[in-house]
Amino acid sequence: MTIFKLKNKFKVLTLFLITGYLTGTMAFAEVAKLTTAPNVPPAIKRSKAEKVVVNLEAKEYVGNLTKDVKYGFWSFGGTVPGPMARLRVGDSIEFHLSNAKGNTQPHNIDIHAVNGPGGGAAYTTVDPGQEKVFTFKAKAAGLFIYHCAAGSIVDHISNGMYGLVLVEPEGGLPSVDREYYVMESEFFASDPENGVASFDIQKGLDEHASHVVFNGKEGGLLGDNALKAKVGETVRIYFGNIGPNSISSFHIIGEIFDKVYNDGGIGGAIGKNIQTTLVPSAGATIVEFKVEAPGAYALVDHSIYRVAKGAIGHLVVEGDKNPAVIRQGK
Ligand SMILES: [Cu+2]
Repeated sequence: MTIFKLKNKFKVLTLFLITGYLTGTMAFAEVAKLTTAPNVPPAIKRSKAEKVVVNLEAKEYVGNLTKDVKYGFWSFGGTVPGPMARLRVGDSIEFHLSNAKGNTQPHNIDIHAVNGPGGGAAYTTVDPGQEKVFTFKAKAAGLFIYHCAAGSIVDHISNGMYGLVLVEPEGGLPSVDREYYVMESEFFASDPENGVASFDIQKGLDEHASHVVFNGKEGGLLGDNALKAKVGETVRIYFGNIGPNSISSFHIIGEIFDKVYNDGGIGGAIGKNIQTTLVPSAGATIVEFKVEAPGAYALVDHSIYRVAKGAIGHLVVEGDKNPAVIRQGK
């Protein structure tokens, strides 16, 4: 072999090594696709854990709590509840929290899927117009709440700063026909000032919610906002309850949950044939069921006086009647 050929071989080897090094160190980071309730991000197809970037912005805005009541919300992503993220166990998450310019408050994020100080809050308190980043490993599969924990916490949670993150197990969850994201929350609205209500701390301390709603407002799951399915389909609901005070007695009138992933943990006990499931303050659950007959099914907090405060939504099921399962008369 000539010296020339040896040199060439050395060059190829060097190039190969450099490329390999860069490929190994350059992060193949995917950016998480976030969805607004009641939509759920698509199931994760990859079979390996990855580095995933999540971008979220704290945003304060005025919106409708009911048809007639405007409220000064604090939020993640400009919606209440905040967007849903879908990750995989073992993923390394590079979490970017920005705080919109023009906001009045510092904000941060406590993600219940995190092991470590403040669930990330210790690393993310960020002033308006700034961004903070922290990285965590998703070690446990389940459905988790995230919320702001800045300041006294209570006003940040009561004003709307929360959402859900799903950490899928290896191999994912069984496939279903429909998936929805529903979140229950209490509000403690003051009398409006200049037409806009805000957080009344005395109502919070007294644990007297003025409103109890699904997906951020009265009617958040009614009319055009109702969930939909067809007879014979399987439905999975990712359900979170922020409280901030009360436990939810989550029930769907006319349905039985075929499966309940207890307290939102995946890989542990699964409840079967459950009518009503308790969801603690800042807790979550995953329920699955098959819809057997057409009609409107009401989602409620079966602490039933809360329906009068807004805790009702609809799942509208279309399709052929199913007299073998239910019919009028004999
Ligand atoms: Cu906040």
